Amino acid sequence: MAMVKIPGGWEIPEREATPEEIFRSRRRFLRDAGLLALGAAVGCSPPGPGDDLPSTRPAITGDPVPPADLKGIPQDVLDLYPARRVDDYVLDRPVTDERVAARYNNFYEFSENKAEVARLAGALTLRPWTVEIAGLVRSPRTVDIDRLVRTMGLEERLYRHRCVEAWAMAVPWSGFPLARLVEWCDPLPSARFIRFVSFHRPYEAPGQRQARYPWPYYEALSLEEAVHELAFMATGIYGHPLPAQHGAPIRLVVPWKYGYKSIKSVVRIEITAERPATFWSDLVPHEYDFAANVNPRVPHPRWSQAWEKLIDTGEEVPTRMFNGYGELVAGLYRS
Ligand SMILES: Nc1nc2c(c(=O)[nH]1)N[C@H]1C(S)=C(S)[C@@H](COP(=O)(O)O)O[C@H]1N2
Ligand SMILES: [Mo]
Repeated sequence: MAMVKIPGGWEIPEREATPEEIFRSRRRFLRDAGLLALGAAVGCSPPGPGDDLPSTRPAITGDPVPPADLKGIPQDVLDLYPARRVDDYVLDRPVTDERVAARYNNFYEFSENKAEVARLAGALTLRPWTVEIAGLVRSPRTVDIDRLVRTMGLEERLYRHRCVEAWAMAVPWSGFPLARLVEWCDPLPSARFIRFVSFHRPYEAPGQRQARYPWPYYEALSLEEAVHELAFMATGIYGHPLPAQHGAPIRLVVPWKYGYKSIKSVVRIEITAERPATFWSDLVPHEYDFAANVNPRVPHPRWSQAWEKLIDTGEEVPTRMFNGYGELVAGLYRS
């Protein structure tokens, strides 16, 4: 892949969240043809991660977002929030209104309808929660999430997020670099990839009672991508622990890739020698590739990727190569 220089992309300081703006009604795009195409690909008609861009922006109510379910989180872990913000990662756009981000979620385990994920994800039991570390590591182990957080420490970073469906947000994540976790795992010399698996609890997650998806959700990165400074494990958002709908208690965040790589609610991390299969690539290989690097010049088979829509204001802005992180990640893809 060509190296991309985005001059000045990192010098623009963060602005404050925009005031609520006037609603602009928007044409509906990506619809029927899309559903048909995916149906043909998988033999039935599930929506892909890209089928329901709203014609209207999500409603912003006056209610504050209810605090994340804190039951069972030890006080010394709660005390880590809000984490100190690391200033290396600045945004070129306002932080997304939290009330919108928390009500507009892709989490197919709960629903294909973004607006009802938050309510349904409340059924996910968040403690006790362990993360299993397996595969090509010197000491495989299973670690309690709160012990892991204390071991890794927390920092806050402002990242853009770009879904393959052409919507985007910008949020403060709390968490730690994935590189720190990889180092702690102590991979063997044969290690080349890292694989992540989400929980599998059909009794809590209605979407997992649908047989058309190969549950549990699974994703992967090359080890080189995993130890890149931008790859992040998030346990919090907006200065507090993650609410379930954002992938509590721990999720991956890979800001230069389409959102489907950023797997939520991880229970298992495995180091492998071969490239692992991934959930959306298995379902619809010609639409969702393994790399999933944000690229405005490569359209999705069913829609353009040249523009993206900010979920709180409805504003449409040009998509940037590698989601604006081109200078930082170019080294990964130079060949
Ligand atoms: N386990 C799991 N992880 C997931 C998904 C999912 O359906 N299940 N959806 C992905 C997609 S397509 C996106 S865009 C982001 C959305 O994250 P957010 O709801 O916190 O904005 O989560 C990703 N991680
Ligand atoms: Mo997405």
